[in-house]
Amino acid sequence: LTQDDLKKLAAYKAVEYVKSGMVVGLGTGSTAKHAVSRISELLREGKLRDVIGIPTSTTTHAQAVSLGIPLSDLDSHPVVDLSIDGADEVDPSLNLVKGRGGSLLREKMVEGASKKFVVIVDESKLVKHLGGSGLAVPVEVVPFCCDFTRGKLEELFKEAGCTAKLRVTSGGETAPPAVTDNGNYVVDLYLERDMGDLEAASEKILRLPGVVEHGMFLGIATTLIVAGKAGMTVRDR
Ligand code: DER
Repeated sequence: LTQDDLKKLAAYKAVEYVKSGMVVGLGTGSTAKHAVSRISELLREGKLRDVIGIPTSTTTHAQAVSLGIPLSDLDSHPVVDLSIDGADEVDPSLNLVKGRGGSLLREKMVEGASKKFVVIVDESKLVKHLGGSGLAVPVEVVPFCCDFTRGKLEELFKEAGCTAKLRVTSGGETAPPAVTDNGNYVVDLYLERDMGDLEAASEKILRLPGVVEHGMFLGIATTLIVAGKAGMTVRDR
């Protein structure tokens, strides 16, 4: 079983939660894309009807349009029945790091507005504590003086050995900043060790004036589906 096979297994399992008539948040990334295509398959087969998708990125919007899934937005549907999305990291309390694909703001808006949020991962995403995989927690920041904001973010967790880097498009350090669907930039926060009180860390980050949102999803996921080589596990919060 390849990693993509595992992602697909978790995604298909999550789509079992989708019922006809639901408003469904459509996640972003290589795992969520399997859930989106599975939903379109069941709609085509008539096994699902009257599902409305709320995409969490322009990429997912394009995929859903190409697959004929009827779409809407949070203005029309401020409460979403169910969202399905991947994650970059999952800790034992079902807290997540998301947004390494740059879609964290729209994901947090849609998934935060959902009655149920089913997270689908392959086992490689499980960590003891967030930031534990040595990868970054993405922070969406306004373009105005983004290096000032980057410096302030680094200052916040300096004693914890944290560094913060502006995410640039591929092509080396001198490449232009990567721009999100919302016209903002992303600062990657590299946390060297457990931040302990995640809520406190979240508040510290969000208080910075240039910060729009960060990629720690605390207390938002309601169900976790993990596909591993030894099989699949489903866990409710
Ligand atoms: O960028 C994102 O938020 C994605 O959902 C990410 O968290 C998971 O992407 P993957 O399924 O491609 O690993």
